Amino acid sequence: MAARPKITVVGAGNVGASVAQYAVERELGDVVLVDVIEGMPQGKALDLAQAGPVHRYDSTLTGSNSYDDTAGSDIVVVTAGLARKPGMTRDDLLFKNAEIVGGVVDQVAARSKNAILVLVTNPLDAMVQLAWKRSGFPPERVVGMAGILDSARFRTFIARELDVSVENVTAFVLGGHGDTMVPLPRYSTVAGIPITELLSREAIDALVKRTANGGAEIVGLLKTGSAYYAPAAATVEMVEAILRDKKKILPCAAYLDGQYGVTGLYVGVPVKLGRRGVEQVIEITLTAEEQAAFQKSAAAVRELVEKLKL
Ligand code: TXD
Repeated sequence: MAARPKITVVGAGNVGASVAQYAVERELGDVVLVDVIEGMPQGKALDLAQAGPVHRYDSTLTGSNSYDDTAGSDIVVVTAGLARKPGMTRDDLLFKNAEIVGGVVDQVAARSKNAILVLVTNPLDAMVQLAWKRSGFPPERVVGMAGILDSARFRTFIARELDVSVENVTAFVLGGHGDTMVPLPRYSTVAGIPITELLSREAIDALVKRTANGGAEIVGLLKTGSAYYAPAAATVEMVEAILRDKKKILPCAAYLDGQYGVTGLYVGVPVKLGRRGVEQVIEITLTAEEQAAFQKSAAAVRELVEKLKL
């Protein structure tokens, strides 16, 4: 066995390169960056390797255009695909990214049969369902990143509103990534105190609205692409929880087999992430209103997945 875990990141664009950076800065393992653009992953990998002496990491970085370099990976992060431009919804990316992600998954699954796949490409919930089907992997080894990002955005806005440390703020979100995500204010806390005790309903609604629109807000500012620092940080939290077997409870897109009344579908729920991947789906009791919002979100995900005819 290799001395350090092997982490493959497919798509060396904005999110992929930042995932590689954060992963080596934490010395989570050796990183292989793959992209279709010739020279680009090689250049970024070399550049990041040269930051190692300054930032003090020994992880090796390899850039490649060939999947042969990914063989035997412990974890494969898939960020390959198109990102949103102003005016586009995540769903506009569906067919193009399905083609890209399907091809990527075929290549990586054939060479890393025991890997855990972490999907990032949008529309996230549909892409993770596709990756699960195409890989033939058990559902616990295919998982999607979205909820950590959505809750990190919510936490940022709560901390700013109350002028407290982000470290004191936890937030709970359920459902698909995007407009139908379901934040749960009564489980979102500041130093253990539910925000429903600290903020008015109107103030919470405004923060929730800004969170659900959080991706579009950044796309509107950047104009040439979408957010990547926070998405990469959220992805690396998952990589760390898995490789270090932390058994951390995190909101992720996970396969539901009856939990929350949903069967056969990937949707965002709290899970326990460890070395075996999704080790448990955590089921909490929802109010009637929350349950209705969750069902609506799951229905929106299912509608998109059905368009793919998997
Ligand atoms: O919350 C979330 N899940 C997300 C998702 C948060 C942020 C970004 N999210 C999505 O990730 C976004 O909507 C995109 O679908 C992906 C990647 O976003 P990124 O901002 O990194 O896009 P870039 O910079 O365009 O990078 C994509 C790279 C680019 O270098 C392409 O050349 C490459 O993907 N690409 C491929 N690599 C390998 N193989 C194939 N077939 C391929 N096609 C494109």
